[in-house]
Amino acid sequence: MLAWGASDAGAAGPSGEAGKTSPRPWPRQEDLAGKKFAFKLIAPKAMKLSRRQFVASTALAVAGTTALPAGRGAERAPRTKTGERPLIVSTWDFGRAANDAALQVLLAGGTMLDAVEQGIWVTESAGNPSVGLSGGPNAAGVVQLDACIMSGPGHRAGSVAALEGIRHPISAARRVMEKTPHVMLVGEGARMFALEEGLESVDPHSEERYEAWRQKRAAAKRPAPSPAANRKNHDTIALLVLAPDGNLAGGCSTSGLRGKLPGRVGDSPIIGSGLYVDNDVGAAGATGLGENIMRYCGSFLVVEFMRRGLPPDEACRETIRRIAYQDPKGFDLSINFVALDKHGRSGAAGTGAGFPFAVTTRTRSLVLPSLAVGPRTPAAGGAKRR
Ligand code: SD4
Repeated sequence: MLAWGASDAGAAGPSGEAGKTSPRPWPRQEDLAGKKFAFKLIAPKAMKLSRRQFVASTALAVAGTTALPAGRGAERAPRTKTGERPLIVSTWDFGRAANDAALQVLLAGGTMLDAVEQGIWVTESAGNPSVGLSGGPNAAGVVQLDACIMSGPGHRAGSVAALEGIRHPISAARRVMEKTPHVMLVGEGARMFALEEGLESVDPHSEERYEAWRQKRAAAKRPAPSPAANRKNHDTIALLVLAPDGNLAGGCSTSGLRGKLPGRVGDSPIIGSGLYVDNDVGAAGATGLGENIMRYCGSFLVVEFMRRGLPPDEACRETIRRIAYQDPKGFDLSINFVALDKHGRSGAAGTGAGFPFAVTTRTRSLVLPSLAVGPRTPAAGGAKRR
């Protein structure tokens, strides 16, 4: 039986030479031949909590609505209570306000897609420097927005990219999903579609005024094109919902990397990269340097790890380790994932110091530290046979 965390000493990996220690001794395809997978498929009934998980979840339940310090991540971050519905999870500390809005939508009888859309509206309207029209401009000085939405039932998705001048790109993405036979619209086509749908634009009545706004933004101080990702230039919201009826949905919205080349699209609107929902298993979303997420279908990978039985935090961590194993940059990736599963568990992990994420249920709304994943963090609990 191959343990996923077991050292494959001396094996050559894509990011390490034979005999050298790679960030993650990830098994290669040939290593797996004839071996059984260490993870069980998720059983339809709720999984039992270990004593440690139970203690952590009880502590959180007792914490009520008090936010925990959201600074550095931890190798063992607290886990939230299993099984509560609805459950809403999102990236960063500002996600809590979005979660709270999403919860109100659900409590008022709204659908889970309404909850995703209206929750994300909060961040898109909040003057966030990386989400919505207040977001960071590209190298030409223009704000180009990316967003997507996904619904578990029917495995439906909609997405917009490099969208200019539309107040709520998440609404454009939802309309692509619900009103077109397509999944993704980009650039001017996406903008025209959003305007035809009556979505609020910079100036819904005047193309000239939109052009003036565009020129003004372009004339403003232009950021130097830089692929560097830090807290200042990436703050995407990915928001995931486990609805009261057990269905799943999620959305993601961003202005992308500040100073990006015009037309550059990141992971956020790409289904499987910035967001993925599988109604049988769970949902995942990403924030960070898109180029390091979209080359690995990061959110899809998180969901696949959950399918094999990992809890959400470990699924996020294993995804980062897997990417770091394969990527020439190792753990120097600036990537973060948030996830929830069908059983009502949630978690997150990020490179470096990790990142804060927000978890909301009927009884509490918390900002928690994610797991922090780096070369020195120990093998995942998921490496053990389960
Ligand atoms: C991107 N992933 O465009 C986005 C940026 C981001 O938090 O996540 N910011 O690469």
